Amino acid sequence: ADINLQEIHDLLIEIAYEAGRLMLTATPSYLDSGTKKNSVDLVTETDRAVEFMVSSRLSKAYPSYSFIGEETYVPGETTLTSAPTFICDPVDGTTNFVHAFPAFCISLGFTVDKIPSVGVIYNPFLDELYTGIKGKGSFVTKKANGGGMEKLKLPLKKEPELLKDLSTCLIGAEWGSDRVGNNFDLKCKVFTKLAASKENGGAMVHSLRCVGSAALNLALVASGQQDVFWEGGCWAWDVAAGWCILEEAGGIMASGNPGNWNPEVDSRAYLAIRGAPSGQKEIVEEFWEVVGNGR
Ligand code: LIP
Repeated sequence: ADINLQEIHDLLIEIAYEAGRLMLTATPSYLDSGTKKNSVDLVTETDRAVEFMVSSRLSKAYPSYSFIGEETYVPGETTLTSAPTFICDPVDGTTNFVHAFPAFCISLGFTVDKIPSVGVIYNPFLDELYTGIKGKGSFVTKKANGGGMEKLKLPLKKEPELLKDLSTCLIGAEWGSDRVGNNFDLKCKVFTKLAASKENGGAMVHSLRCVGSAALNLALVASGQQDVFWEGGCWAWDVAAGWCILEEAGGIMASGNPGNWNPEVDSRAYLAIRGAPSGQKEIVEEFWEVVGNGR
């Protein structure tokens, strides 16, 4: 049957706004939020309530499509297939959410043949909505000046400056919740190499940012507010929506197996570069060179 991406996109926006209302009326506490893998991998009642609302609404509207959600994910059982699939992170940036740091969002992706085809990312605190449909562009909708009801819908694809080299880039990278093991070691290495002076074998980038949400990082790269985003240890729900929005804005996902995405099996490290008239490939090469092939 034909898949109507526009209709799916419109529904995902409606759901994202409802999720935003749930987040803004919640009163999470950083002292008594639950934890998952370790004491810094936080989860709240809101994460679960939002995911339940999202999956209920989607299964009513599209009963035959698959659903992958962060809070109901079962390792080894939940896998991305080529079937039409909704991929949901109910609250991406949960740590920010419980601390009231204004960078949290819902991330809703939709894949067909494992290709991110619709993406909706909504930050309710800033009332910023990033959306994309494969082949139809991506947009940010935000409050008009003065914060009135009227909203501005701006295309993300613009003609930004070319990318020169890593030294002039603003880079998003995340610590995540790994604090031990290979992933942690890799992150320490990538952070150090990117920041260090050239004499010390580094790239001496303009700076590094840890905004605390992979989805918002991708939205920032898509809209040219960051040049590069790298994170090791992401799951499908962290990147599915942002990937579509990024590509529709002329950006590229340089790792994560574009075209043959297996979020379970692949390295789970993602490197995103913003849209630019030239320099994207060079930045990718320089990145791997500097971090010593830390894919
Ligand atoms: C978060 C990611 C973030 C990562 C955090 C965490 P959550 O997702 O988006 O980029 O660094 O460790 O996994 O858990 O807030 O949905």
